[in-house]
Amino acid sequence: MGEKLIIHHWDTDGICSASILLKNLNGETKTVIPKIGNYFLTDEEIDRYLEYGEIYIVDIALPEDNIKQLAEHARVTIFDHHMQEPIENINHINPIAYGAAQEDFPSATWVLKEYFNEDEGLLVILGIVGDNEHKIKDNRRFYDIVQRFCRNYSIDFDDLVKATYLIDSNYKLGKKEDVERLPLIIRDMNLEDILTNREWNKNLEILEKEIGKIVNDKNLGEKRGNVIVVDVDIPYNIISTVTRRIAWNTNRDVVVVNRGFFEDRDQIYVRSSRINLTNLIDEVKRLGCNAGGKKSVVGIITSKKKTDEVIDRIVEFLEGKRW
Ligand SMILES: [Mn+2]
Repeated sequence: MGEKLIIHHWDTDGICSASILLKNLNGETKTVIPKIGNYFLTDEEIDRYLEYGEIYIVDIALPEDNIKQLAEHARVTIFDHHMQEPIENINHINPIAYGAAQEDFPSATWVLKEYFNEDEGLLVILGIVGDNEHKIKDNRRFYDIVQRFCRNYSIDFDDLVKATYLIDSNYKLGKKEDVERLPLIIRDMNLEDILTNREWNKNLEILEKEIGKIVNDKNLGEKRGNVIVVDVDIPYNIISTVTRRIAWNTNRDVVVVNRGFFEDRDQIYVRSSRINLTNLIDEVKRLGCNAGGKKSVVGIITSKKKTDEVIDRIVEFLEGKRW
């Protein structure tokens, strides 16, 4: 007992947030992620984590019953900016759960920056750029912050975006252990180190090829009313990137299904710039899915036998039908 554990999201924001937290904690701290693609912990994982006295959950909205199980044995603290109900009896540092606007917390790194009074350093900025990419330009306050950082360090905005792609290449190729080592490693890296990392650049080449194949395949998307539904079967975890690219290319609401990442379940990802998806999360949870997200994006994991039903419901939701 007494040892510390950080459970963090596998993307750039999650890694950089864990890294900032690591810097602010004393003593030995282990960093782990759930099985990539799982927005929950398995019973096996929970069993393994029962030995820790202090657990931090960073940039990932795990199900409430997971958190309560952990809290029976450990002091649990959450740092997050995803939508979640406030959770009692744990240290829940998530301004969004308490009513703050999503625009004011574009990354979990920003939540940690505020909490620990950190500078607007590379890790904080990478979290913001990782979660928002070029869309951060629509957020006046934070685009100013990012631009100021770029000016101060003579950095190109596009290089920041590239750096987040390189970091994210690890989880997209399913390299769980590499991701878990990153919070410790990235602390000592500057932007140049990230941009010139050989292995990550190789990762990115592989991924770009796969993503390009899907995004540029005009025959893949099926139009259902105003919604584009794309159905793929691939072993990579690139569903959020693919959804984002298609949405930005087409300016439409997009639903992407990947039937190839998990053996036993399917991934669904939804992105809308017109409709608040908050209620969709609860609706698909009621259908028995695992789901989480923000106002504009929702990630869903469903059993294979329910996939088609869930897609139908999502399309209905996006078309304005409520149940
Ligand atoms: Mn985030």
